[in-house]
Order: sequence, then C-alpha cells, then structure tokens
Amino acid sequence: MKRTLITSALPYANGPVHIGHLAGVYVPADIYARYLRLKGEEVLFVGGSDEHGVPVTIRARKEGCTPQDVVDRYHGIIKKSFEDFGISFDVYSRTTSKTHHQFASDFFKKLYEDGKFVEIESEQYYDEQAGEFLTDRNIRGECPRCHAPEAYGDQCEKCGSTLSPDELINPYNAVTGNPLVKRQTKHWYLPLDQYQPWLEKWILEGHKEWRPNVYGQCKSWLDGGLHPRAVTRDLSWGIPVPVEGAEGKVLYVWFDAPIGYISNTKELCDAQPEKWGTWQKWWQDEDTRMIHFIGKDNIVFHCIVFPSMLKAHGDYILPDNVPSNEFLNLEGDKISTSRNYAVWLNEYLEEIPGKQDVLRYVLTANAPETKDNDFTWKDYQARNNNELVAVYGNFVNRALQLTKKYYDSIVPQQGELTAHDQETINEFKDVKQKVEALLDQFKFRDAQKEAMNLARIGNKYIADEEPWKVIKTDPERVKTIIYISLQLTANLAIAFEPFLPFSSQKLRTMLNMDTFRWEDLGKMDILPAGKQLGEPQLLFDKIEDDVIQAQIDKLAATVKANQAAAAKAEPIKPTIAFDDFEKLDIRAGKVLECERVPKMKKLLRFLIDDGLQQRTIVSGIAQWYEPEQLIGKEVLFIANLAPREFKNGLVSEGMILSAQDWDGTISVTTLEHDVKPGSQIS
Ligand code: B3M
Ligand code: ZN
Repeated sequence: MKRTLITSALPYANGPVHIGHLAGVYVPADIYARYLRLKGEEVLFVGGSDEHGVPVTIRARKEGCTPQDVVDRYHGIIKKSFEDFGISFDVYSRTTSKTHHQFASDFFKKLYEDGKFVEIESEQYYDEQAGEFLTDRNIRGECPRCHAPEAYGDQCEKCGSTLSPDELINPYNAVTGNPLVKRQTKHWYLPLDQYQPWLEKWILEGHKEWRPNVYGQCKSWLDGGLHPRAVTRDLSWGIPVPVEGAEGKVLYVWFDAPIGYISNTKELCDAQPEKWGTWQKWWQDEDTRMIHFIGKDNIVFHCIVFPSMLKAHGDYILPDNVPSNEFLNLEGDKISTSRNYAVWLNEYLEEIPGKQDVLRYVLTANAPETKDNDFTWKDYQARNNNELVAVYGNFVNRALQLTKKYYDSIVPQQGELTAHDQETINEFKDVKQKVEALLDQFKFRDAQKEAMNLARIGNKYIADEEPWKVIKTDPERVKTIIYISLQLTANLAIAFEPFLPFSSQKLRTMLNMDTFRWEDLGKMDILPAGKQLGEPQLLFDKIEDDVIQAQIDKLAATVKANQAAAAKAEPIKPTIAFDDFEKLDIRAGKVLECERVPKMKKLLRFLIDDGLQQRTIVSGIAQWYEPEQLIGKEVLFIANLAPREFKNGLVSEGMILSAQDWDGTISVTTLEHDVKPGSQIS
C-alpha cells in the first residue's frame, strides 16, 4: 500500500478565505485525508499560505502598511478559519518562513547551476520616477479594442479582451499614475517547450483517468504549444533570485509557491522526525502517491509548470492525480474578493455559530465537481432543514430517544429477524464498498449521498415498523427494531466522519462509541447488546427564515455599496500637454432641430447653428431626452472632430458634450447664460 501525500492550494494571504475556497479545494481535500486516515493508511495533508506575489503588495499599498503586515494578518485569519472548519492539515505553514525561503532559493540555484533555465533580455515597462519595473497587473492604459480608459496590462475588464501591456494605448503606472518607458531587463525562463513531448506522454497518454476538465485543459495547453515561461520578476517583495547580478529581482510567485508544499513538509518532518520520517520519503520515494487539490484556475501550474520544475530538478515524484474543481458562484453572481462579494468563513462562524458541518454538507452536496455551481442561502436552509434535520437528525433522535424511553439507553437484545429486517440490513451492507469506490474517484458529492442514504434507510425502516405502536402489543419485537436502528446510527457516525467530523464526534459521544473503525461500516453488531449509551441530544437544528434573510440582505447591501462606490468619479486620465488640449475646438451652438432617427432607437439627430453655418450632429442620448426638450437650448460641442458615418448613412459632424452618471443616465451640458453661437470654450 502506497502512502499518500495530499496537497491543497496555498491561498494568497491577501484576504480571508470564503466559501468558494472551501468548496473548491479544502473540503474535498479534507474529506479525502480523513477517509484515508480512517482506513488506517499513511497520510500527510499539507497546506499553507501563499504570501508572495503582486496582490499582497497592492493590498499593502492600499492599506498604507508593509506587505509583511498584510500577510501576518491574513495568515492568522486564514489559519484560524481552517481550524474552525475542521480542515485537518498535518502542517499549515507559510511561504515567508525561513525554511521556505532557503528551500526555494536552493531549488532555483540547482536548476540554474544545472543549466535548466534560459536567460532572456527583454524590454519591460519602467516607471522612472518611482524607479521600478511594473508587472502586467500594475500597468493601466486605454484598451486598444473598446477604448475603455482603464484597461489592465493583462486584461480589459470592460470588454473582456486578454491583453499584453504592449497593446495598451498610453500606458501608465496604476498606482502612481506616472507615464511609463521601456527599459531592458534580464530574466530566467523555464523552457517549457523542451518539456512538451515528455508532458504529452505523461499526461495525455499516462493520465487519461484525470477528471475531464483537468485533462481537457492540459490538452488544450499542449495543443497550443508551450513556450518558455519567466520564473523571475522585477519586484522587491518575494524571494531574492540567488544569482549574481540579479539585484532587485525575486522568484516569480508561481515558482516559489508550489515549492511551499515541499518546504512545509520539510518543516513538519524536521520538527517531528519520529512521527513523519524524512521529507524525502514524502517527495522522492516511489512509494508515495501525491494528490494536488486545486481550483480550476490553477490547473496549468500544477499539471504543467510545477511537474516540469520537478522533472528539471530530477529527484522528485510527480502528482498521481489533480482533482480540480470548477467555480462556485454565490446567488447567481461571481464570488469576488475585491468586490467583497463572498461569504467569508470568519464572518459566517460569527453570524451563524456552530454550523461548520452544515456548510461543509451543503458545499459538498453542491460541489462544483464537473461544472460551475451556485450557492444560495435558500438552498442552504432547505438542505439543512429537509436533509440534515428531517432525515439524518430525525432518525438518530428517534432511535436514541426510544432506546432511552424503553431501555434506559441500554442497547437491547436482538431477536429473530423478519423479512423486512433482513431486507433493510441488505440495503446498507454494501455502503462501505460504495463510498470507497466513489471517494477513490474523488466523487465527493455522490459519496456523501451514499452516507445520507443510510439515514434514509433508517428513517423509512423506523416509520414502517412503528415501534411506538408495536410496544403496546409485542414489546419483544421492539427490541429487534431498536437494535437494528442503533446499528444504523453507529454506521452513520462512521460514514459521515470524513464529511461532517463535528457531528460524527457528537454522535459518537451519544453512542459511547469507543471503538470506531472504518472496517465496521456496513456491519451489524457495532453496538453490542447491553451497551450503555450516552445522553441523546439533537444533532442538527432547524434554521429559521430570519437567519437566512439576514444573509441575503447582507449580500444585497454589498451589491448596493459596490454600486455606490462605482458612483464615485472615475480616476483622472493621464496628464496631457497643453498643446494637446489646444487641438480641441469646443464651441457653443444653438439647437435648431432635434428629432429621433428612424430605426435607430438610441440616436437623436441635431441641427446646430455653430455661428458660421448649420451642421448635423448625431448623439446616442435618445433614451434620456424627448427631442422637444432640447430644441432652442444652447449646448457645447466639439467642432473639429473628424466626421463619423452611421450605418444608415447619416453623418455626424462633431460631438455634443454630456455627462454620464454612475447608473448610465446622461445629462447634456447646457450654458447658464446664452452666448453667441460659435463662441469658443476655453
Ligand atoms: N495562491 C493562487 C490561488 O490562491 C495561488 C495558489 C498557489 S498553490 C501553489 O488561487
Ligand atoms: Zn476593452
């Protein structure tokens, strides 16, 4: 039997973690780790915070503190959330640790010395006043496609185009607003193209069993052809590049972060060698199988880049599987850290205390295993009230309350079995094989359903048998009914342990279960006759409408706050020279005619007296004005704009100035006092 090393993506320590993180990565990884441990296998579950990278520096600048302050704060919050939710890491460390810095630095040095990198000089954008090179995300400028003024160096959020900084018109530093120049800089690249044939064989031929979303993404990357990838950056926050002449450069965050899995393992093994052995045992021994749990945006790094790094180094095992989830949405919208649109784990536990397992249950029941899925508070409430309370909790409570009432909480002796008893026992005897088969394929949703099915079987059994009636006519028979129900209850405690660890613990206490073995799953006689049980308590309780409404209202308030924030003025565009301003000829003009344009719903056609002649201007403001409102008004317009032709042949000779409010409403600029048409604006 191989040992298993389980890794889960290291979350960026630039904010707390939310339900999307939990659903996508940490709950499935934890279920898997708990399951293997229960089976008695040798497991190491490693996690940690990813504390380098540009997002951390952006947050620090925004908050006016150091990057170290940022990661200290969020590492603490994240670590606590994981503990609170029972994510059973064997080690949870951080990439700012000394061990990690040393390890990642050595890893780079070895590849460097072995000649595994290529050095490439290129021109990058540089802010001369701030004295720094800029990453793509920190560069802004006009979008070459839709001309939105504030596209990022890697993407325009307005039109969604993927961009490179070179395409931006008038690029500037997103933080300082300074204009940028090009400057030569040298970086080290991992020549992924050289690993392409090997990767194709290893993944496309060797790992057809990977989830279709993972395999498909790898295939499309490989089909597109791999290129060398820079593994260093011009930044001050990160692990210094351990090479002479590389001052001011650090390892790219995606180079050092996955090495964090190794250095965190090392930290654990160095601290407790008797328990864990050496880190090499976990990373360099063919008897270890490694499983990476990640979200879909991390697939390329874990299936292509990191394996190539490990291969380049030479001494390492490669992942056996990379069960990656799709995304979880929230009430129909994308979860967003920057827009604060999320259910944050720390806040959830403050507002709905003690309900870790409810969230774990709902997130697994709704896990985005094969496609993006939606979390809604109504569904959360329904699954709690109709499944956890009405099925699982109800069955357990009936079984335990009746045992208490009839037998003082002592397990009764089973008598002769009826056909219905035997049927019921047959129904759940295969549960172990079923759950195992699903978990071995990383099908967590379906596996949890099988566990829940035990409770459905129990509920139906007890409802059919009606022991509360039978007790009056045949008390001997009730002993058997209760005996079977109690065995099912014990089965539930075992089956749910990987999924709902807090509830399983509670149930085990109620059952006084001292032996607790995965092998017992599906069996009768786990709780022997004569055994004294503990005091029954409710396993789950109903969640009322007001709790749910408060959460829905909270999200609505966030959406509103975001709209209000968007209502704030757009940042000022980059400075232009006075000469540039003087090129604009802005004038006052009198509206002589104004009418709607047939078949062009948005357009109004104006005839303007510009002081010299009459001109036509077409403007897309029909939604906000009745034409009559504007006739006779004096407006401002740009007089020397190149004429623009519309689809229907109409030509606009200029542009009327108007202001657009945050909600899109347009208001035409008019003058306080009439002036002579043609007057220049300056
Ligand atoms: N921090 C990205 C993320 O949190 C990154 C994962 C690193 S795993 C080595 O999505
Ligand atoms: Zn655009």
